[in-house]
Amino acid sequence: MKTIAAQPFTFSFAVASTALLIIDMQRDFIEPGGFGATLGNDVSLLSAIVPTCQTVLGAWRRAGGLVVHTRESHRTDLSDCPPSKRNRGAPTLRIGDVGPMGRILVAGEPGNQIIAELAPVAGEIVLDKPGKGAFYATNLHNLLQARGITHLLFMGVTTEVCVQTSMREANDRGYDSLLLTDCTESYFPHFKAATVEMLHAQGGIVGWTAPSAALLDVLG
Ligand code: C5J
Repeated sequence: MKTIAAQPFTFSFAVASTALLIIDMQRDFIEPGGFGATLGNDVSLLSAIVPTCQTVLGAWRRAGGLVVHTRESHRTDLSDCPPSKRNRGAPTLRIGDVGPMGRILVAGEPGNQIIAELAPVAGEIVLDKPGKGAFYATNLHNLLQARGITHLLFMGVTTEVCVQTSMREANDRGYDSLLLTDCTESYFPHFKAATVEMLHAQGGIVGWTAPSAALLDVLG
């Protein structure tokens, strides 16, 4: 067992029964011309965490832990994209429209790929999810159960949307989850701060939070 300094109290886990869940570190959110940018956001806020995510991913791979990458991704016919999601707001390009990196948030398009710096390697799970939560309309729970996973380490974007939703889903399914606070980001820094606080409030009502240094310390 490994124990790391975390909020609201220490988090103990075994690498063999823990997965690193990397939420939606895809070009659509992190590079100009994708979904995040069409909604009017400054995507450079998100790219700032990439080097820290790379360090954690490297250490986790060396430790032999399971890695799961998710992508927010819709079928080419958009049959898994509810009109309410496609029509929401006033983006410059909607889900399924053709942008500089191909069709926005559509499977197989260049913009839908995980950024090169965190590209999946053989043996890692890549999960396409049509919703905010990684467990919604996916087989993630079965994949984790089949591998004996009980604990999850979260990183990725955006903190208050897909990361938080996935952590809450994980909590309801019985996983102990920890968010690596410097490996997640929001287009709205105050939303990130509030999310980190609410996740570990009330005795860890959703889970734990810790900076990546706390994890790296115990991985060696
Ligand atoms: C959003 C996400 N923000 N991955 N998706 O729409 O957080």
